[in-house]
Amino acid sequence: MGVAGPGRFTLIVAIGRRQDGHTTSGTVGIELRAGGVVIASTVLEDPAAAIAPDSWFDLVAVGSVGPGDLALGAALEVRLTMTGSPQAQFDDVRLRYAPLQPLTVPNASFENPVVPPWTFTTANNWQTSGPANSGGVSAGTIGFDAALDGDQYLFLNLAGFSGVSPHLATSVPFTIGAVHPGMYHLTVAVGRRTNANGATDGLIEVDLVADGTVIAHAEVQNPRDTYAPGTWNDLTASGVVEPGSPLVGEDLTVRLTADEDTSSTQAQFDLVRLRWVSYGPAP
Ligand SMILES: [Ca+2]
Repeated sequence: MGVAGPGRFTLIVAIGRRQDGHTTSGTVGIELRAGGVVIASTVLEDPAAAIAPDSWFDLVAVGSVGPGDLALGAALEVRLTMTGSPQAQFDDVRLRYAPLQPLTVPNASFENPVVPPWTFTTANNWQTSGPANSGGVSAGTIGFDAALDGDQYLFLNLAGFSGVSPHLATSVPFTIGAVHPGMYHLTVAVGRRTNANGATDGLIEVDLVADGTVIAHAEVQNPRDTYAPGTWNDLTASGVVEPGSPLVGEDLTVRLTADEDTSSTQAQFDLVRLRWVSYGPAP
């Protein structure tokens, strides 16, 4: 069956009810797994009552695999289960896969505008909440061997370092697009400068927001001590917008937040990746 890629999986199995009464009144279950992780599962109670005699019923389980999930890259496995007696009947196992699709985040790698080292300016397509020049693009060689991607990253200075705490960077409104029903995965690289006072010991948060509501959230506490000096570390936030949600059609916004705990610090971000897969009714 192959391995689990990032995206949505739909497992469909026909469940039978015999005409002669030999179908369990317990439960039947279907499950998709990879790497010991359950990706999708569902159970049908009492098929001897739920299904008409001498017929079949499609049982559907939907789930998804996102960046960083333990299931990613592991071999897919389908399990069919039953409880009770005397027998359960299964047929026509179908597995469908819809891959995650990238959504464009303008200036996602903070490469514009181009700045010489030790020159700072606001990143195109992003807004920051601090005073002038306390947040924006920086040459990748400051505090690192290089940016994670390209030549520049985004920095946010905190209160003890001529900035504010919390300090926010948000995508400019109406630059990413509207919310569609589905599962969203937002991945951002969080930096940890080589010098200890260049990395915050406070909180870093990554959010996907629409109309003031958080769709997906991830955070790391104390990157100064959590991450190795001079490294970039992916943080992924995942969330689902259900069909019919009032958020559908609202403006998608990426929000990066840095806070300070005890001392003069800065936060760094690079390579914002936003991916989406439809999570509506099973096809
Ligand atoms: Ca970059």
